Amino acid sequence: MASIVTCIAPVNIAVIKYWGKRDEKLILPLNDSLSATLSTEQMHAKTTVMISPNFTKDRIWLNGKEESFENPRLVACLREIRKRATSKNGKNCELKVHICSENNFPTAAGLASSAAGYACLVYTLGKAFGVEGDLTSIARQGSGSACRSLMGGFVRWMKGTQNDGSDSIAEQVFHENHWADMRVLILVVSDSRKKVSSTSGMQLSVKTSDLLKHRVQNVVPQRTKEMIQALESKCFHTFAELTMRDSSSFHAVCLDTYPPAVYMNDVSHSIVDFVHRYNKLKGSNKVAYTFDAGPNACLFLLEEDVPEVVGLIKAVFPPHVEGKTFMRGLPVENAV
Ligand code: 2P0
Repeated sequence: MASIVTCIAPVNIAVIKYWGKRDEKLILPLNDSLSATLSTEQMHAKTTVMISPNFTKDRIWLNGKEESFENPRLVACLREIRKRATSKNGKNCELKVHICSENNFPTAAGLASSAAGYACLVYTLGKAFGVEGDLTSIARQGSGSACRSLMGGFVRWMKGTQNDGSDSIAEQVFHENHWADMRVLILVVSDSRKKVSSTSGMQLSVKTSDLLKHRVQNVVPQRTKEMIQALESKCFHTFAELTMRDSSSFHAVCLDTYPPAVYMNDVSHSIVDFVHRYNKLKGSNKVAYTFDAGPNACLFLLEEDVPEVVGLIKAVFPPHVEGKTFMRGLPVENAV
């Protein structure tokens, strides 16, 4: 008998960034990272999995287009799910699958599309094959940051110490209701595909950047502790400073890479400038920016500050850049 399952998984935004692997195949990171998972209502991946004895091969469609099933990361995720299903059900789970997945936001523009995509894929496959328990170590093998999208709230992905990756898992640090008035604005500076993928950018950083070694050993461990304290006490001022510093530290590593990986553009830098001016005017940090491997900005702020900040952004950055600038407030409706 055929079975069909559909699930939705949200995007996550790292406030302590993951950049660099110690194992390329198992996707084991050099440092811990910490992120906020956004609400599923807006930016998300949606995946449908169908298993049927009538299917003769595994097939996948991404955003409506059939893709090859030869991608080793996809193969690894499905293999791990089948392995778990076999040991749980005591029988072989070799029935073929058809997978349809789509994102409702730009793919590969530095907007964590692979994180939502692989989290959703692994979760949906897990449901379809009746797999229980931790799925983060499987999602991680699709895309590192995907393991953080399997839970809501603030999530920490531990680098782990084992060579087999068994302790490199993600855990929820704070529940989604912990800081209920926290909001995120996504400023889409460009929705075109990034020039250097995260995977190859970080490989090059590991090979060539001395600053990455310093970041991994001396910066991230202490900053992660401070970040957790700031989240626990809901001190927005400190949370914002740590978030902005970590974004800049990550982009400094990208520039220290040879040849440099340049992700931010002039508009991104103007947004940085805008945020610092606004915070100075207010006498404390009211807004925090963070940039991933692309020019788009994620701004964290509290709900009470959303109307003023959105008003100013609309005035300072009118939606005309590349004819496609738009802005999404999560989960604030009036920011859209
Ligand atoms: C993060 N990024 O922590 C960091 C910040 C981009 C900048 O995780 O090679 O797509 O698939 O493990 O997960 C993007 O890296 O890379 C990422 P792979 P992934 O969100």
